[in-house]
Amino acid sequence: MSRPHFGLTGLAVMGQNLARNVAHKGFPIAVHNRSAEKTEQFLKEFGHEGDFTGSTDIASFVAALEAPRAIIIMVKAGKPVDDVIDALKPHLSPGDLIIDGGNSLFTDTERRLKQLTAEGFLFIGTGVSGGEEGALKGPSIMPGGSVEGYERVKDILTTISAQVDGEACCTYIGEGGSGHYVKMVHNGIEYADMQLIAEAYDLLKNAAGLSNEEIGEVFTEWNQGDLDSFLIEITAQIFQTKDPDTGGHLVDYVLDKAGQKGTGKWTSQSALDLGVPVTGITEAVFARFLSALKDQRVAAAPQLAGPSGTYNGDKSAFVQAVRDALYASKVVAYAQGFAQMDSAATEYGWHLNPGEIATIWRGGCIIRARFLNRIKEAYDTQPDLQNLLLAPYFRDAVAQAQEGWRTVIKVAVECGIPIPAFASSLAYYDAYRRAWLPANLIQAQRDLFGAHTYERTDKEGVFHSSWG
Ligand code: NBP
Repeated sequence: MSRPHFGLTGLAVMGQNLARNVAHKGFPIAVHNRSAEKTEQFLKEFGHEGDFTGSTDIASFVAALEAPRAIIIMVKAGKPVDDVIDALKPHLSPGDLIIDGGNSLFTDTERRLKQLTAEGFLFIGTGVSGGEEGALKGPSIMPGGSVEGYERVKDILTTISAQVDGEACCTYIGEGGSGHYVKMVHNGIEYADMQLIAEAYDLLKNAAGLSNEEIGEVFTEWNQGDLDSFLIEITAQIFQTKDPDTGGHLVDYVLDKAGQKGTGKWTSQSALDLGVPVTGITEAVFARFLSALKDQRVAAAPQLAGPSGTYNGDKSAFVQAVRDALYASKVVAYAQGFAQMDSAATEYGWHLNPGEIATIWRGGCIIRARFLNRIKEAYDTQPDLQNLLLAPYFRDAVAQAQEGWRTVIKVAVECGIPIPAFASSLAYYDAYRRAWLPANLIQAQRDLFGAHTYERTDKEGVFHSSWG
């Protein structure tokens, strides 16, 4: 029997499920993990599911593969990826392909690509989205780096990825670290989307006074329309889940401190480096930080004054307004995310195709949503679209939603309910649609105290004045 060309090292949840997915699709695969017990356990549990060759040491793992080899690494991002590459290299031959399928920082991917290319290897940094279930049943895959390497594994990657309307949720993203960059922005949008849904929940619960059952019904209904998405669907499921110990709703027993692994923060950090206003994602990251200050919040609660009223108007109209606020803010989050990818492409010399990116996010990944078809259409119609808000479909949808959006923000302020993502998204929209902003005053102040100079509206040139 011929040896496999494709191998996977790193048999934690993602690696195990990705390896099983590859095997289920009929591709032979060699598997390995640093701790040998995990490989042995994996083969015992899943070995019957496909054509696996297991190895407990790295030399036999590489030897089990036919050259040219393709090895996907599914380990913790950061130093572990460098450790694995260092361990693999002495056993590899020139022309072998290494794929990093973890959530690596794109600058690490750029560094590894340069180094490995110089050493005669091929390298791909790829985002894999969809959590453990996606890895098993079909994730969204975002490979960047070596085109030659991608061509070699294209058949496997496109076959194991999610499929939507007959199209694979996997495409070559672009040069350098762009695959991991796009995955990072995907995660950033996921942060914004989750924060917006959480703010909608707070408003429905505390302003409108809906019960958990009613909130679950609202999310179920929203999932039938334009908001149809994985995150809205699982939110509806959460409100239907009871705690087996107490019989109450499980969500009420979950401590209100949000965790994070860092990809949202990376997205904001990169946006700051690039000078792109990515307010929704950044507010979502800050909201998680603020939620983590639980002890301080508990201590401050009885001390700090503020309103805590409820909404006394028509409840069903308010629920519709919250839906509109959620939809419009979500459009802003995507508009900002796509604008960030566009700036990064310019800065780093990547050739990204936003329509293709929207296409491969339609299935497998956490932000999969009906709405992505519209984004794809917007970029297909106008590939050089500067901002998604200017695409006719989204321009009209936001125009229609904005009355409700503004109402919800007013109600939230009156009731003292924090809505950082809703409010910052509206502020972005209002700033972006204004030809004039008060930045003239900022420039005047900068010129007054620091002679930083300014440009004029009526003539060309750079000016400095003696103010006052
Ligand atoms: P983890 O991120 O928990 O990593 C565990 C794996 O890394 C184990 O196989 C472990 O080997 C290996 N490892 C470590 Br830790 N240090 C190592 C080293 N120095 N040398 C060799 N191997 C090392 O696994 P995961 O949750 O399956 O995620 C894998 C990647 O996929 C990560 O980058 C993650 O961010 C990304 N990702 C995860 C999800 C998700 O839902 N979990 C979703 C999308 C992407 P050991 O068994 O010997 O300790």
